[in-house]
Amino acid sequence: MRRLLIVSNRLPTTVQERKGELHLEPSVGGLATGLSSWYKSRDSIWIGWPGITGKKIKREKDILAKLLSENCHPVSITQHDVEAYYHGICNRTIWPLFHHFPLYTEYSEGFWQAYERANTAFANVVAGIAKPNDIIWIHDYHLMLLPKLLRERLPKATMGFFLHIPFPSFEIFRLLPWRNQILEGLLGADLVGFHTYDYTGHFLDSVHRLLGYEVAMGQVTAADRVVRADAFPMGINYDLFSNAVQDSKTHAERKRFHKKLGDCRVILSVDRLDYTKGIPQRLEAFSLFLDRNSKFLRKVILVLLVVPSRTRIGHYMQLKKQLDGLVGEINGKYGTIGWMPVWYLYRSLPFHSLAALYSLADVALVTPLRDGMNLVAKEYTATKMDGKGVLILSETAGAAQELGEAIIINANNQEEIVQALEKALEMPEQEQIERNRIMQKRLRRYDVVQWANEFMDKLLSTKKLQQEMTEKTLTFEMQRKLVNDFQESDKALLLLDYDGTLVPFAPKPAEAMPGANLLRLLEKFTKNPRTEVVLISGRDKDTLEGWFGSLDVGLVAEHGVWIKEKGGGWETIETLTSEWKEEVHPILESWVDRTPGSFIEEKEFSLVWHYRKANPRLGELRARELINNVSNTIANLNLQVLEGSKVVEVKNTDINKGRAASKWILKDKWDFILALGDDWTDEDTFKALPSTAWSIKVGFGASAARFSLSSPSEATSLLRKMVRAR
Ligand code: ADQ
Repeated sequence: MRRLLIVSNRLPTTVQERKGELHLEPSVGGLATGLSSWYKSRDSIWIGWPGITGKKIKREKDILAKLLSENCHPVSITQHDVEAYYHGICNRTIWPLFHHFPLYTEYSEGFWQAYERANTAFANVVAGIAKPNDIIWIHDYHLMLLPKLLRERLPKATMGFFLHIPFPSFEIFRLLPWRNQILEGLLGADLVGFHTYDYTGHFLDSVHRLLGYEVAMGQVTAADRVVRADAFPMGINYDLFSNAVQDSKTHAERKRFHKKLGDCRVILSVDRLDYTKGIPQRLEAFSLFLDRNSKFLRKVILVLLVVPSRTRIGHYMQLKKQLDGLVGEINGKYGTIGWMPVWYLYRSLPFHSLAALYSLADVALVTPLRDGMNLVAKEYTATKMDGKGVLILSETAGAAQELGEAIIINANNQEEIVQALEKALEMPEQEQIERNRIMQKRLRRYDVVQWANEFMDKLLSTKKLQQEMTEKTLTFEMQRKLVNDFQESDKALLLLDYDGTLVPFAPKPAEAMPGANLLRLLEKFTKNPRTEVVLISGRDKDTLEGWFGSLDVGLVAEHGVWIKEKGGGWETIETLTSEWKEEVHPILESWVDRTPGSFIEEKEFSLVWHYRKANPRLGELRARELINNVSNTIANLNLQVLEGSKVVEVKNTDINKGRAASKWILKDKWDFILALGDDWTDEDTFKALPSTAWSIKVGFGASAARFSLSSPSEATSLLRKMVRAR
């Protein structure tokens, strides 16, 4: 089995400082407890911040040795950076924004720089440990730059990333000043995982709209590689929780709680103190419930378990005050001697106490305003060995997508929460059991180990896909052979597409004009009488003439409508008509009106609707509609509708680049032919070539070309090597 490196902000073991002495303690949180047995069962190393500064750890050598003996490798972060990185950008910027709290979000360049430094510190440690065959699995929002930083150092690494919090919708994510860096950072991984399909969709949407990368079926075609994104709803260590119920320690705790709670029905609420968890709204709803249901007075208790968290941040301090006030209000208003409606615990509890509370609670009230997953809902369900107990769960927790048998509520709708509490407390036992059994079956099967295994399987299959896609890559060795063939040839023909092949796409077609370097490169080829260069483009002839007219090259415009031989004038391959344009133009105009950012390009014998600058989703939808509409209109004309890279083009049938290429191929006895192209229109050129020719697709994807290169810059660098050799 390949070695695994897990990288997360915190190690599963935390170093605590008490009275000047350092102690090791297990970290709390779903990832550490869930994965601890799984990661120990395989050859793996965990890399993370141990909770105190590097200086202190170095002083205490035996603590460091103990950490290393548990396969935990600490990352050292200075006290200053802990402030701006962990307490700053992580908890004051990314956390609120990603949970859809833009008004709580602080934007600070200083925070961002600390984020970059901390991610670099992690990259240094991981790169120092990683071996070529390792699998690297990075976790959570603290380390979103790390995949890219590592990819730069370990280009071949197998690397996955999992985000434990929600990924926000595009409209929210775009508010972040460093949004593109974060997306590029994440795309350094091979697989990016999220808890739900919705978060995956939000991420892909942002990648498409902000970086302009093609996205299809969860696959991103980034600059030089394919990256996958998918949903993997995190499970819990099911057996740990279900077995805990039988444990004597849990029994003892249960007894202790029973004494305190008497015969009251128990509603349980468990969270870290956080504004995303909707705790005040929950208390208000509970208050309303008591107001409406006098029959439950002295009969129910809300156990409000709140774990202290981020206590130095203003919003958390205010929230704490608000909770204290609300609990006091409710207890003051409804409480009697001997009965307090809210039993408020502000602390972390040992595992068996938590398990005891889960198992005795009649109802779990889990109503976050927004939550990546929420493991409490799953843990509660797992402890219900006899099947009795009701889960009330907010629809905005990732867990709601798997736990549909719970009573699902909108956390902002107090009426709904009140009704849910009434329903839960009156639900027949049989129904409770039926609902829980279905959820338990799912949670037992898709537990945390299954979750991790599925992520690993998908990561490895992504790597395989990447390998298949790069099999055609024109290696340096093959490039040498190509250059050599070219050098030795007597008559060489170069058939070169322009946009997307020699230059990258620009937002507007006119902006993609050739630079001086490219023109010089082409000119150098023309100086050699044994080489003929032909630019085969979809552009109109006037543009090509303007850009390349002064060079001694052949030109093909409008995908083969117009041809110009070296030193000759423009000619058409056959007589074509253009009256049809009067009928089609108004249709395209109405599409421009309804699709902001799109426009029409008119060529002599074709019309093109461009939507590269439109909203990508709208553009794609409108393109589909346009193709249907125009196809009907031109049914009996000698025309075709073709879809290109962010364009829909209407032109005469039988005209294609392959026909134009054939004209040149048949013209002479070439002993070297090279064709370079990037999109579907170039496929006709590739197909027209003799089998001995060198055909190269620029970019990924299926193609009739024999080889591929990843980008226009790689294509021009190959041409440069060729020109130097001649
Ligand atoms: P958290 O925000 O920490 O995690 P959650 O998923 O609910 O939220 O996990 C909390 C964990 O802490 C649970 O395992 C629970 O048992 C434990 N816990 C809660 N109260 C406790 C107490 N009083 N004493 C001791 N332990 C307590 C982030 C995301 C979540 C996502 C997880 C996992 O915010 O949305 O579900 O990661 O991906």
